[in-house]
Formats: sequence, structure tokens, C-alpha cells
Amino acid sequence: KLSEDVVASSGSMIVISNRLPFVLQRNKDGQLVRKASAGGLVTAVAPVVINGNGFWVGWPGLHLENPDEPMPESDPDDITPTAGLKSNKVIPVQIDPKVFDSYYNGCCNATFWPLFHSMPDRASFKGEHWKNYVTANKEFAECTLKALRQLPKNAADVPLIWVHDYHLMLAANWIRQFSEDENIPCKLGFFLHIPFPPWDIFRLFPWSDEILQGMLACDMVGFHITDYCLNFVDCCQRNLGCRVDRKNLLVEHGGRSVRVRPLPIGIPFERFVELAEKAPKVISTNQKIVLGVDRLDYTKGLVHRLLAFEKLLEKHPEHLEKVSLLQVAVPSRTDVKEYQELKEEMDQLVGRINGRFTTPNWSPIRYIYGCISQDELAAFYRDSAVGLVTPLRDGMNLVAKEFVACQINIPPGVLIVSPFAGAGETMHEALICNPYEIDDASEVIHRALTMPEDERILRMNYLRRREKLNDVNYWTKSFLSAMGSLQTQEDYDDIG
Ligand code: ADQ
Repeated sequence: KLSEDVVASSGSMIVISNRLPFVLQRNKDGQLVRKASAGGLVTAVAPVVINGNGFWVGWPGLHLENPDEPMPESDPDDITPTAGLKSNKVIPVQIDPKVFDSYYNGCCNATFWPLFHSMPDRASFKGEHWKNYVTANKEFAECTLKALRQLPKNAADVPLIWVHDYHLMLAANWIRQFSEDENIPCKLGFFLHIPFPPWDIFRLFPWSDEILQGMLACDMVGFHITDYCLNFVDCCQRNLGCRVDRKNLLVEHGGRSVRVRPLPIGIPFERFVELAEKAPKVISTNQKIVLGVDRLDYTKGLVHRLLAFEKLLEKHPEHLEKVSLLQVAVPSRTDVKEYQELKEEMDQLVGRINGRFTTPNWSPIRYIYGCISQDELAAFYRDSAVGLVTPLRDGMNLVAKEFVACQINIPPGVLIVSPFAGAGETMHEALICNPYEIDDASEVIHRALTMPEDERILRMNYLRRREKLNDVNYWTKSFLSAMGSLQTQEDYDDIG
């Protein structure tokens, strides 16, 4: 839980994200109902919004025929933190379905997602999608202004607007303009959940200057790790000719100095520990499990991972019938062709490898394509010998962190991470594995499977200690503090 002093001292906040912190659905009577979301980010941020009497602006998950249809209250059984978010504190953004599809599936998922993950060959650049991205961002900004106007004017409590992710890189531009025109002061902060690419990739986007200008409309721009901050600063200098300070991570723009900060996200650590303590055993086998959990996405390196596991069985036959790979793949963006093709490829590869090695008592790969419950997920994390987190590129990767939180058995298992995930930068005691080098990756898995107990304990202890300290509440606090929106003890001392 975010400590009460943090929640109480952080003032009013408006969060703006592509999706609201719950999903809106129609029940069988056609009434709108909320379906709660239990994500770590929502859990950490919602109390700050609620306590400061702020707002959440986002797309509700469906298109409303009547834009004035009132938002539903939360379900009485809902115990998630968003339950306290009253309907009048939620601003659902309504965008024409065609515009939304082009903005979301076109510009966000088919352009920014691959480009920012440094996979430009997968990116499509269409003027039409960009136009709709601009329109959608403007709509989000207007809804945010509606929220801003409703907040009481109080010079001592300048509202904080927190813009999330690659869907909304332009919104701050108009929010700043509106707030200046209407003389409603606010502080603007942005956080990008995916990597920020190097300049030679970023500049491939034909409208890259506009993106930078949109982000620089904020007072502070946050990324997971310092590398992404430096990429951003570099792009500002080279694209826009801004004066920059690399050491202190500052960019001068429009007569203002914009702070750029690494703010590595964490997980609700204690929640995962509790889940792991309570979850019943679901893996009934004496075999060692190597676990992968990912959205089915080409950035996650799933094909490379299966090939590395196949190589392991080839080179180290002592693992045959003793080790299996449990891969959970969550369906994602299933209406996009590239994702459908990836699903086909995975199905075939799993079939081929299983066909090659399966014996009457054992199959090398168990493949679950679907969502699993949090309990089951925690049990998988807890009872696996190896957590295999090998994306080709990933902003942070929360699975690596959830795995270590759930490793409560003694002796624990081993985490393997890719250096191309933000988590690979910060989780120093994990084994590092380059997913592109299949041979080497198979050796790293072998090393994890044969690691002595005392080394496993030592590494896992350090990993768990760090994630416990730097959990998602710590991340929220760091954001507020980077925005100067947190009354610290020193502030109180100063006032005193
Ligand atoms: P994602 O790309 O979605 O997030 P990740 O950080 O791994 O990737 O988060 C996935 C989440 O989905 C985890 O919390 C996990 O528990 C959950 N999940 C996975 N499989 C599941 C299943 N089968 N059933 C239920 N839940 C499942 C983006 C960026 C990341 C960044 C995060 C947060 O791409 O790099 O870490 O945002 O900033």
C-alpha cells in the first residue's frame, strides 16, 4: 500500500491513459457495468487520484452510442482500489470508431510499437494513421481539460497531470496550451512504458519532430532506464536542435527546462508474495520446469526461446525426461496479421519440437495459449526451477519481477533475463542471456538448471530484496517526487 503520508501529501492528480483503469461492458440488460482491473500500476496510482479528488481520463473499452450516458459506479463486491473512483471522477474519451481503429491499431500498434522496439522493418508509416493519432490525442487532451476545469482553484495545490505511454505522446501539447489560455495552472508529467529508441531508428518516423515537441510540453518526462533517457535527450538535440545537459538529463525547449528521469517501474511485491503463499500446487510433476510467461508478441522472443530449448535438449540429453518448458502465451492484438502469423509459427514449432523429443511419459514443451488466473500464475512462478525472460526488446518486463517475488521456496530457482529488457539493466544477479544467440542461450539455461544451491540462494536473495524495496509504490512515489509534487520530510523541515 502506498504509505498514507504519500497519498495525503500528493495533492490533486489527473491520470490520462489510453484505457481507463477498468473495462466498461454491457450486462445482459444492456446496462453499463465496470469490470475491475487488478494491474499493479492501477493499484498504485488509483489511491493518489482518489485521495486528491482527481480524475482518470481514458478510453472505456467500448464505443458509447450516446456520449452523455452516465458512467456506472463500481460493483459493491469490487475490492480493488479503483472501486473508490466515483463515476463523476472518470472521464470516458469517446472517439469515432474508425478514427480510433486507425489511431490504435494503425499508429500505436503497427507503427510506434515496432519502431520503439527497434524493429523498423515491422513498422508501417501511413499519413492517414498519423492524422488519426493527432485527432485522438486532441480528444484526450480536451477531455483532460474538462477535468482540469472542474478542480477547485487553489494556488497551493497546482494539479498534476500524468500522461501515460506511447498512445498519448502529443496530448500534453494541447493541455499546456489550454491551461495557459484559460489561466488554469497545472504540472505535466509523462511516462513511457516501452523503450525509447536511438536516434537513427527514431528519425525513421516521418513526423518525429512533432512527437518530441509533444513530450517536451511536459515538465518532466520519465522512462524506465537511463539508456532510454539518453536516447530521448539525443533525439531532442539532433532533431530539434535543443540545448541539452546530458549529465543532469535536462532539455531546453520553449524557454523551459524539461527534466528527463529514469524511473524503473516495480510490481506490487507483497501482493505476489501473498499469492505465492496461498496458491495451491498446480504443477504435479517431479520434472524441473523452465517457465516463460508473455503476451504473444514478436518483441518477446518466443520463437528464439523455443529454439534455444530445443538446442538444450540436443546438446544436453541428460535433461531429457527431467526438464520441461512451460510456456504461457497470452493472446494479444489478435486482429493484427503479424500476431496471427506469430501464433501459427509458435503452434508449428511447439508441434515440431514435441514431435521430435516426446516419450510415452514426457513432453518437452507444455504450451498454454490463454489467460490464467493470478493464483495459477503465482503457483507457476513459485514452483518453477528457471524463469526464462528473453525478450528481443522490452521496456522493463514485469514477469521477471513477479517471478522473483514468488520464489519463496528454499532453495529457490534461477532467473534468466535478456540484456535487451529494462529488467536486464536493473536485476544484476540474474543470469544474462542474449536471445539472438541460440547456442549460448541454451548454455545459459543449462547453467541455470545445474547451478549449486548456495549460489541460487544468494542471487535470489539479492534480487528479491531489491524488488521488495523498489516496488510499484516506490515507483509512484519517485514519479511524484520527480514532479515536485510530494511533500518530503525536508520540505516540512524547510517550512518549519
Ligand atoms: P507488457 O508488454 O504487457 O507491458 P510485461 O511487463 O511483461 O509486458 O507485463 C505483462 C503483465 O501481464 C504482467 O504483469 C503479467 O503478470 C501479466 N500476465 C502475463 N501473462 C498472463 C496470463 N496468462 N494471465 C494473466 N496475466 C498475465 C508494457 C511494457 C513492459 C513494461 C510494462 C510496464 O512492454 O516492458 O514492463 O508495460 O511498464
